Amino acid sequence: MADARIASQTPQVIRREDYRAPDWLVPEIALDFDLDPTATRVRAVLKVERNGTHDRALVLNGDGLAAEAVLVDGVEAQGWTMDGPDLVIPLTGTAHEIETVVTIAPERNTQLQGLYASSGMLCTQCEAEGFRRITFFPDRPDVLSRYKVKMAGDKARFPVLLANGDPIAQGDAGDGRQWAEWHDPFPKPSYLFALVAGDLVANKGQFTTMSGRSVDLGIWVREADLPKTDHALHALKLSMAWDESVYGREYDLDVFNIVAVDDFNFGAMENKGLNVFNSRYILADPDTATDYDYDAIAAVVAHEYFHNWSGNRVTCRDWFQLSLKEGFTVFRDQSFSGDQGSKAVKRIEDVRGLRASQFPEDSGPLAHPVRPDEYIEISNFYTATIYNKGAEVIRMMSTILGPQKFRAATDLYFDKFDGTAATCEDFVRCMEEAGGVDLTQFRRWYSQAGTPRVSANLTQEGGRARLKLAQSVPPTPGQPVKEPMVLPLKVKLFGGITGRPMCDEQLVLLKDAAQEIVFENLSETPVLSINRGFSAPVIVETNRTAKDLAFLSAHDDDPFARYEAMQQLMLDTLVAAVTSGKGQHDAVIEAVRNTLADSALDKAFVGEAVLLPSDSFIGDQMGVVDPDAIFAAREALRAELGKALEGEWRAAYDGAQANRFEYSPAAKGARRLKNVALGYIAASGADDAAALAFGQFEAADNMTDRQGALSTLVNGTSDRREAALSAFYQRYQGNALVLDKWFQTQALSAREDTARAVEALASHPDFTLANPNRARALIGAFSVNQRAFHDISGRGYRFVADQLIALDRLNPQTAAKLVPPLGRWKRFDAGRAAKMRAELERIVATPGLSKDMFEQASKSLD
Ligand code: 0A1
Ligand code: ZN
Repeated sequence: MADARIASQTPQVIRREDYRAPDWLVPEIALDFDLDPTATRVRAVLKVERNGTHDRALVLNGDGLAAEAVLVDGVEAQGWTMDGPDLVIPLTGTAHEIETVVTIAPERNTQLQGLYASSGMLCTQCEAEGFRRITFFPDRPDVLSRYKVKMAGDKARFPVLLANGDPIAQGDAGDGRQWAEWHDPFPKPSYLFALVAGDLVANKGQFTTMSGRSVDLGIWVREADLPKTDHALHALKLSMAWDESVYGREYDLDVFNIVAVDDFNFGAMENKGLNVFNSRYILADPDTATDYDYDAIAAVVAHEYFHNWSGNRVTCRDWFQLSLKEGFTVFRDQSFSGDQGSKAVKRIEDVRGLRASQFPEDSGPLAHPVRPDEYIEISNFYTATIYNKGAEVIRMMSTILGPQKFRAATDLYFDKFDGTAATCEDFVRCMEEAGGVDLTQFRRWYSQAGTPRVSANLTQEGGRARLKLAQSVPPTPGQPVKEPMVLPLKVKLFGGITGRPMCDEQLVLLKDAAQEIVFENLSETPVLSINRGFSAPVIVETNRTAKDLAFLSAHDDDPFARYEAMQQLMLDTLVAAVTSGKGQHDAVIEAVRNTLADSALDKAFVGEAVLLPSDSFIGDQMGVVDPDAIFAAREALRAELGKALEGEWRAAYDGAQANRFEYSPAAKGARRLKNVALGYIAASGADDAAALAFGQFEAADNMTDRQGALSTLVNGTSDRREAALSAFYQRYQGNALVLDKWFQTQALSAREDTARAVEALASHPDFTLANPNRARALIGAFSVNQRAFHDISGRGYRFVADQLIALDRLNPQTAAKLVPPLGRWKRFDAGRAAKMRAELERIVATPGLSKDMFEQASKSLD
């Protein structure tokens, strides 16, 4: 099958301002699949209607398809042509019936878009533009159709046949084959189409909706995986109930199915009534999944389920509006997860993720607004900016409106746009209308890229304090000059002596380039707590001293602000150490000691608060990133914290030992703190650290403890390292998801020889680029390992580029996602920068490069 490769021509740029309503609508489509892994025949019958008065032909998108038959109103069509990959049919009337037949080869589909084979089953992935690899169709999100799907296939190979909507009929097709028919009563865009055929079994459940309708739930997996599906099913029920109680949104079909597949480019997909998941976001049991995996499964199950309203019932007009569904749905899944355990810890995790992935994107060559203006390949825009910054934008609107008005605004949005393809502008208008606010200036969050920077200086004269705020947004590609943003900053002052709050929390809306706030009648020196709860996704610079930050880390009454103060203190200390070559660690040690001593704190919170900022986050603060100096400074502080607080770490470790595995917030928190403490004990250089880690590795009754111990050993040089790696491999051989962890843990190792080790792992018999999870586990993890990837020799860059060039031939989407670490070259010293650039140039010059890779790599050169 041909694919989206660019060959010799320069790829076309798609622009938001060029949007035009579709020329033809397709209110109904009937699909008939004759399933076969090598040759699947697809017959499509489309009812088409001319949209408005024009004489333009019907253009049906295709990608690598050859029309075997084209009929108009039942008669073989004359005059149809191909325009590149697309089928063009001139039509005379206002409504017609179009029939096409094509044959596709799922088994040869290594891109994993369209209909493809994975571990013996057939499944689809259509977002964003995969449907055109299945049949000719106006493959754009503003063409909504009612789907009827009939499929037939070999009974033994494909005993289960699933599609969107409700099952209507099934029967025997003779010759060992059977057929099934599904109808989806809700008009939907083609990107939400799905079909699955395979030898699957279901963990079945039931949910009664708020109006008393019964919904059959099914989590479909291979029989051997059935015991690992309870957590996902439970999360699905919780999500359904949560969306009813928090957003008033009820499920609308009689069945809701989820299928787990092993080969998947992203996390999961919200196809109407038939979600398809990367199996890593479904399968869990204590022996194979970490607490992180359990949490991620619940979050992704919730995310995809919530799309039923934010995405499916109300979809996107065009792909520039992607954040309309993704930003909102991430905001919804984050709120859901916060409600299941500790809101504060969830917020800390989300902000950590934003800083790790979105902030670097916003300051690099691929920076783009939450609502982009142009793209070459839309798959490249499923980014942290669209998803996570998009979620922050929704969060800020909910903060500005307050909970009641925000709910009224989302009700209005769902009511008004149900069954339609909407825009970000439509959403903001609902916020304005129901919230009674003017968001004219706030809209810049959709159009301006770059992370705003805020400086906040508090000065005191007698009983009066002045808070001077100033903001700026750095230039980004195509946007050299920025206008001021609306920044909702939650602010509070604490008495520096008594620790008492000196005012209620205030919501300051910083709208101008500079603004001043005065606090009167202060009885003691105030300490500033700002951007509490991370109320705006910005970088804040303050004139707070190490003493102020240590004070807040112990006394602030907002747990996020407490965490943030500690992080800032650590960051200031580490940046000073990197620049001066020597560290002043006392303030950090004292602050960590106090946090560990505070028995009122949740252990999960403590585990987060005492973690040092990552190498890459430290690098983000520097003019020129020096990965070796950062690594050395961070390791020195870790070692000192380990030694100075060895007794505390051991006490925390012992105190967090649980008896038997339990998946509860308290038990998870205990495991988190325990593994962080183990890391510090090892960092202290204690003689028994490797033995302690190995003991934990062997005795663990859950993957969190086993992998935590393995990571500690893998970072070190003890001979128990090899023993643990090989025991882990033996135990989990054959379990792909756990072998991913084996590869990933080694790729993330802090050891000096990691680049060499990872090169060797790429030739391991279990390594393959054909499976996206495996490729990401080794290549993706390695390229975020600041020490190893940036090895001064440049071998890390060369290795990653080689792998990406090879991966691009199989799976452009997954390859292109792994380009950004190479694109950070401008942030490094001239030697490294030149080597990174050279690899990007080599990628761009590769014959037959996909447009996915071309866009990512060529933009990264600018
Ligand atoms: N809409 C999905 C993400 C997704 C996007 C593209 C995919 O294939 C190219 C697959 C999934 C979500 O937000 O979960
Ligand atoms: Zn999504």
